[in-house]
Amino acid sequence: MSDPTPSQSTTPGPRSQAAFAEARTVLPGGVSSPVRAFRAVGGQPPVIARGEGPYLIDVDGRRYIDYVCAYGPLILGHAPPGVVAAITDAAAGGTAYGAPTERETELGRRIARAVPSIERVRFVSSGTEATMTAIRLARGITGRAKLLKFAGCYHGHSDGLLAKAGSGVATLALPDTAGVPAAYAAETIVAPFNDLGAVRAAAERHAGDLAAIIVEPVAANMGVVPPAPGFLAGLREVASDIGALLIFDEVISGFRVAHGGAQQLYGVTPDLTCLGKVIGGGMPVGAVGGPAALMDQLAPEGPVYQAGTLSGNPLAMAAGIATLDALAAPGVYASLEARAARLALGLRTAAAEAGLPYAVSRVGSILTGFFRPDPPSDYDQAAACDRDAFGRFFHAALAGGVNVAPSPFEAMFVSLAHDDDAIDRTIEVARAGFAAAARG
Ligand code: KE4
Repeated sequence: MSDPTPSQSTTPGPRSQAAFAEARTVLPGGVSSPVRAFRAVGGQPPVIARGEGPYLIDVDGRRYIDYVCAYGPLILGHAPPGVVAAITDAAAGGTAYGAPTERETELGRRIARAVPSIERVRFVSSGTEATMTAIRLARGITGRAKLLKFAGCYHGHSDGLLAKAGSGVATLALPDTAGVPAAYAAETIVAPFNDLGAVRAAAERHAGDLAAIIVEPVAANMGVVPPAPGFLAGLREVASDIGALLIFDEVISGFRVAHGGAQQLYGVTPDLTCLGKVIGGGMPVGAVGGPAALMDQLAPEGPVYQAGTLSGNPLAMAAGIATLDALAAPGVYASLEARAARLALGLRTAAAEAGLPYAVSRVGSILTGFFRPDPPSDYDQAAACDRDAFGRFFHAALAGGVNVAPSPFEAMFVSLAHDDDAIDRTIEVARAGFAAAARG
């Protein structure tokens, strides 16, 4: 595999520019999801033609070592042969049936085997649907309305979750976007991540009306921020004390930070688990899982309605089965850990050589480098990082052939395809990135 094209301009190639201009004539912002539009860093995104292992190749033939990995699903890298073959094989039999298939049971079994708290799984087509379903299930089971979430944690774009903290700590939330009525947001309480005191205060104030606490057990949407010691166990205790359900949104951390997810890594068991990304191997999949007593409250077994035309899609199930089977092999997570640790050390060393305040926060094979002296423990601290320095780093890295997410609040995803050569090349390119960041 050849190296990424060296000394690239941050201006996309001519074909990318033309393709993106064309995209903007029919897609709002030229994208299907906002973060891809480079608004946080400026400039235009390269338009991608294909992926290979740790690489993306754009329509101008430029190669990038990729740490976006589709924002998490591609833990095996791009176009892993086993996953491609599984999808191809499934597609030969059709693309969807709207009827039960054995593949859904097969993937459900693999998830239940890996995550002991999950006895039943309901498949959906995105992480947003997974968290939306889990919250509706919690409200249906408890008969309560309110939800507690954490500032900086992202759980998809359903109305009640696009809420930002109101005035004061852990108060009723306000809409965080146009289009969400204040009444919807008011059912959500937003507390600072890693702040158990705020959670206990909110639980006291809303005990009788709190249906669920939802958390990313490893926050990865404010950049990677691990739970403080005792934080998750504290959430477990509070939720149990007030009869609310504890929902772990493991859409990123599931099958990523350990085969059994963050609940295995930290030894805390939620009532419901939301999954996505890795379990679909890059195909559209989300899932909600939990004990039968809770999950069987979902239609058609129970009173909580939920549905989806393409839920359990055979191609997506095939991709998920192939991915989880590859991840079940001995030594996989140790290998992911070693690759990510090599990258983190190299980034820290290069940033120190550039004399930059830079803190790497890593859990397993996800990491974020914050342009600030020490790793943040909540959103306010993460938001205080030097975003301009990140922007200069981002563009210099892209020019050097390294693709990270165009936002300081995303993770870098390391896959099994990121070998030592790719990582060492990344660190070399990062030196130019840090030099650019320092020039600011
Ligand atoms: P989707 O609906 O995008 O499949 O999943 C929503 C979601 C739920 N929970 C967590 C913890 C998530 O990180 C996400 C989505 N993650 C973002 C990236 N941080 C997806 C990228 C995008 O929005 O384009």
